[in-house]
Amino acid sequence: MIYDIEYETMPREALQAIQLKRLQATLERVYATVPFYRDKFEQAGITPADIRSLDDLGKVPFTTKQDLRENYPFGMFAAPMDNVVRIHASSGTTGQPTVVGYTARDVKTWSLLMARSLMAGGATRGDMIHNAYGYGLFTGGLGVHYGAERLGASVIPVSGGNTKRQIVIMKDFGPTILTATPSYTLHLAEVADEMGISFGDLNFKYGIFGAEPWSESMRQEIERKLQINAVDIYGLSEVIGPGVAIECYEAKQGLHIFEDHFLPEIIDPQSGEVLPNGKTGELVFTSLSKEAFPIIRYRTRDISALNPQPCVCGRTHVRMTRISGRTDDMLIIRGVNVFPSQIESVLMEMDYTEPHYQLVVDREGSLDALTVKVEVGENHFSDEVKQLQEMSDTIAKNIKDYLGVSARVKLVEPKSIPRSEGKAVRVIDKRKL
Ligand code: DLL
Repeated sequence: MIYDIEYETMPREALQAIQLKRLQATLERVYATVPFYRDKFEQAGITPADIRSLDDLGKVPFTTKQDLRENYPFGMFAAPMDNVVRIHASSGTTGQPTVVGYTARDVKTWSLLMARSLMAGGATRGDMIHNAYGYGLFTGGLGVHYGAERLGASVIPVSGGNTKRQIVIMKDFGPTILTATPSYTLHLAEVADEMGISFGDLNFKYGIFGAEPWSESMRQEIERKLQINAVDIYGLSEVIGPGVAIECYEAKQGLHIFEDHFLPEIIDPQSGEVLPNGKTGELVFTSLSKEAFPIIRYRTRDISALNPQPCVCGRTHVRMTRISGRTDDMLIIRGVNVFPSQIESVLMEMDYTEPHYQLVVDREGSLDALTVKVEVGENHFSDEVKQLQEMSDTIAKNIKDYLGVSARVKLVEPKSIPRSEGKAVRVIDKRKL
């Protein structure tokens, strides 16, 4: 089902006309109100009037995370604080947090996009949504919450944590849709299991998971364990929060980007050159309707590709492939580039490992060393040392064969890797400590 049939199925020409109009208005807005953008445009020798077509966007300079840091906390706001009704911030695990703001109209737009997203992921008015994304400065909790209310579904604002209580609520209230990070979802499944409750006996039909990278094999694992249909939702605080793009449950083949509100580009992360559809590179977004925190050509560091092919669901909005990594989470191990998601895919193919792992990178002498810690299933942990050795050798061999990188594989006890209530920490890079 489609929430906003007119806009979500709009023919491309009409969509592009809206994009251009909104882009020009956004550029005018930031030029008039944000000194950072005015300076950038002046340095590039352009004014908003120079952008006469969507192709002209290439003339506009990029915005980076560093730019946002330098304007911390409110320097990028394009609306007076009197008109700002909400503030969120990114977690800031990689440095200073990024602070973003919303006017009342921005909150309305966001709610609309989240209502569209939830419906694309399988939710309808009649559903009850168990929302286990964290409420707070993180955009996940409140983003889903407002979208659910806009859709007319019932939302349980349970947030992350108190996991046992969550399971009791699931059992007693019978929610039909689960929203959470994929890693917390696996933890929920594990705790339910410990409490003797099977997800198969609960009422869930769909799960809408995102906020962190997860592989196709992880999806299959979640679908099997929870007996639900799992879709991928993408977004980032700087652009709006969740609700930038989502898979439709009908196809589950790429995430539709809400192009009437966000203009995507894929660039070569080294040269900054815009790449054609189908090519993999760094995602760049320009917001088209935001008031308090418009963002121009923002380099997300997320890696994806765009697919403009029509989709079986009827939506005309371009699809992005699932995020395969971030330009800054690529590990370079003795010269070989590898993304954590690639290692995840190898691990998930084994039937004796659990979907809980951590990658530890360290330096031994002048060389990088990668250790892959992965939990083995309960029924394998008691196996003989020789068998465990064979298992870890096989994983190491597969990692070498598929990814070309040598890794030390450590099979660890079930439940020994810390569980997350939000985004999982998959990589510990001791070289940076
Ligand atoms: O994670 C917004 C969100 C909340 C999305 C709930 C989906 C669901 P931030 O905390 O600002 O915002 O983190 C944004 O998380 O640049 C990606 O690197 C990563 N990310 C988000 N969704 C996905 C996804 C929220 N589906 C950063 N797959 C982004 C892979 C994702 N990575």
